[in-house]
Amino acid sequence: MRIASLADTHLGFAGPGRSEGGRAVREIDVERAFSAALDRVVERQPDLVTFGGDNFHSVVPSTAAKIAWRDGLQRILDETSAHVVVVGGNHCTPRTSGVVSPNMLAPRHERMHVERAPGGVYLVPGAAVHGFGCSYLNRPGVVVPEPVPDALNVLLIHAAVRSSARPDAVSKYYAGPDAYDVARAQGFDVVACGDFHEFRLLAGAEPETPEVLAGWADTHGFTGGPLAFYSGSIERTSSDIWSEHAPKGFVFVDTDARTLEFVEVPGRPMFDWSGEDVRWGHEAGVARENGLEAPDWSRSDPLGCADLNECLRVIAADPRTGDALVRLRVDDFPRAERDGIDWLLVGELQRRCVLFRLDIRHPEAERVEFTDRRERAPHTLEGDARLFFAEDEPPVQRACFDALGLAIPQEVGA
Ligand SMILES: [Mn+2]
Repeated sequence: MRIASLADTHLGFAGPGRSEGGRAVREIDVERAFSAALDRVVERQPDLVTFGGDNFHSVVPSTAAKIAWRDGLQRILDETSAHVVVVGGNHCTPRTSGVVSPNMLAPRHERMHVERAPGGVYLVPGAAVHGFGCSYLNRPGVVVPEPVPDALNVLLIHAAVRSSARPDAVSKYYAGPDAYDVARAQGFDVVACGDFHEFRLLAGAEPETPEVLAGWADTHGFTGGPLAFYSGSIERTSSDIWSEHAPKGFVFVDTDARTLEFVEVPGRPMFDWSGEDVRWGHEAGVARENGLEAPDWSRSDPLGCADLNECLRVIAADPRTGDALVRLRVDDFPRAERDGIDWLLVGELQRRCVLFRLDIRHPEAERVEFTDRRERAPHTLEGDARLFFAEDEPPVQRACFDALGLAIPQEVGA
């Protein structure tokens, strides 16, 4: 059986970034990536296509995102003979009963299966797909049903999972020790996961085949046991896109050939540079090639505004940064030099790039004490209470406080 497994398509993700013709460029990017992914799905003529949740970025996505979803799924139905199974993710699953998930806009078709409740089993020719969307699997008391006999059993999950087979595949802080262990999915052949935005092999395949190491293929051979993976997102759509360096795409599994292929999908180029990268990296060389004088980069102390402005000019002259996602991060930038930054050039870069972010961090500021506290006694509960009751006339409350209230702060040492 041939399975194309997509996840975290985040249709409707819109920013941050520039707009064009009234639409966020990044939203169009996600739709383009979706379409490019489907080109590669159709090319491979799978028997089964799975969508592992966060198919939309929100439960109320734009109309354009809804159309992209409906038309994309219709294309799979029209141009392949595959069955399609969709589960929800935390982004596309409503939290109130009055809202319907946009996943439900999938075309009505006998080969189209959209999760209505977690734990559903979708029987398709040759396989049983068990759907557990929206982190449902990690909730207490949830038990994965028995695999269906004489079928290829696929577990389709949207959750932070862990793998005892490859505990370092994702950070140990990502999924806790109580998370579902995909390496122990007894009786399941394929465990396709959504939620983590980068492709990760979790179990059942050799991560470093000679082809992968040689850099000319991304095909992994099965090693036995449940084959588990995160497909990753198809574009940079997390809250910190600068941490998403790995290629984007989806997973294609051939259970007869016993191979797993990571199919890359091209996306918007991203450059995340420090001041040092621009000063010392080959970006400086690119600047020289583009006719910019190489500035005096011989000093290694923190960048001042003259250096920073030079970095901005290098970035603006680099042909790769046009229409790209670019961040320049400068640590320990002297606060006093902020006004010397060429903000006009920053604005120019913001128009040149789809997204340009100047991320400046100042040195740890000295603590500033605005009042002289040397003469002031420290606050205590007792002191405040004595002040409060001092003008009590007749002194009934004060007497009560002296007799009863004072015992309490004294006991707790307040
Ligand atoms: Mn996601």
